[in-house]
Amino acid sequence: MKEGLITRSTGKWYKAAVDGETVDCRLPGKFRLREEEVTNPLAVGDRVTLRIEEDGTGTVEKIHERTNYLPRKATHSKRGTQILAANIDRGWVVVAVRKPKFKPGFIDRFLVICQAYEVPAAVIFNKTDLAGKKDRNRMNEMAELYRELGYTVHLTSIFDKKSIEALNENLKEKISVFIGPSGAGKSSLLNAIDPELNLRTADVSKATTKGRHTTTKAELVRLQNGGFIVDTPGIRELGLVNIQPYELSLFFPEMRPWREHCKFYNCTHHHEPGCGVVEAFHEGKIHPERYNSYLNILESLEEEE
Ligand SMILES: Nc1nc2c(ncn2[C@@H]2O[C@H](COP(=O)(O)OP(=O)(O)O)[C@@H](O)[C@H]2O)c(=O)[nH]1
Ligand SMILES: [Mg+2]
Ligand SMILES: [Zn+2]
Repeated sequence: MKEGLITRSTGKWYKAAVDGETVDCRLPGKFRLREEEVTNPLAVGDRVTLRIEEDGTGTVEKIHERTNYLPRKATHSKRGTQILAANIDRGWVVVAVRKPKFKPGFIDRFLVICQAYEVPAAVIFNKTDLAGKKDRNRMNEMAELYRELGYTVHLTSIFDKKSIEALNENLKEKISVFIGPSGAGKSSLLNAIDPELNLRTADVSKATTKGRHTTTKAELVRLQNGGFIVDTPGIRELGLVNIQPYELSLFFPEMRPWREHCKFYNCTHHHEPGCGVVEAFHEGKIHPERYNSYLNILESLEEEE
C-alpha cells in the first residue's frame, strides 16, 4: 500500500503523486455509488491509499477525510456540489496593482468563499513595478487593511527577486490555489518561482478580450519547492454556494462581533433598524470599501434566491 495525492481527476483515470512519481490510478465503482452531496467522489488534492498493481498502475483503496475543499460552481446538468480541489493549505487571490485595473470587490468575494469553506486565505498585489506614487499609497493601505483582518498579504513583481523569494517560501510543501482576474500575473508569478513550469502567459489586451476564456480542468501542478498549486481555474467556476444572505456577515471577520448587537437575528445589516453592524460602520470600525463589498455580495446572493 502507498499513500498518494490526487493531482488530476479528469476522465476515467486519475493521476496521483506517489513518492515524487506520478501513478495512473483507477477508482473502484464502490466509491462512485456512495450517495453523497458531492458529485465528484475524488478530487484533486484528495489523499488516498493505493494498491500498486503489477503493471505499475494504482487502485484506490481508501480516500482520506478532507480537511477542507473549495466548491466549483455547479453546472446545470449536474446536481450537488462539485469539488474544485480538496485539502487546500492556502487560497491566494492574485490581483494586479494596474493592468488590469484594480477592483477591490474581487478580493472580498474570494475571501468570503475561503472563509465559508475554512480555507486559509491570502492576497497578492502583483505588478508593484507599475505602481505610481498614488497606487503605492492605496496598495499599502489595502495591504494594511487585509493584514489587520488576519490575512497574509504579499506585494510582488516578477521583476523583484526578493518578493518572488518570499512568495516561494510561502508555497513550500503546501497545496495552494491561485485565483484572480485574467492578466493579473498568476502564471508569470509561478514561472518566476519555478522556471521549469513554463506556463503560458498572455498580454492583458489579448487575455481580456471575449472568447479567450478557456475552462481549464483543475489540476495540481508540482512545484520544485515541494509544494503543489492548483492551476488557476476560471473565476466563473467559483461560486458562492449555499450561503444565506443573513449569514454573509459571518464571513467578514470584522463584522462578526457586531452581529449580536443587531435587533433581528436574521439582520442583513442593510436596511434593518437597530443594526449593530451598521452602527459599527458609522463608528469607523468597518472599512467603507469592505462594507461596500459586503453590500454588493449581499445583492448578488439575494438575486440568486
Ligand atoms: N510589469 C509587470 N508585468 C507583469 C507582472 N506579472 C505579469 N506581468 C505581465 O502581465 C501579463 C499577464 O500575465 P499572466 O501571467 O499571463 O497572467 P494570468 O492571466 O493571471 O496568468 C503578461 O504579459 C505578463 O508578462 C509584473 O509583476 N510586472
Ligand atoms: Mg495564466
Ligand atoms: Zn445588523
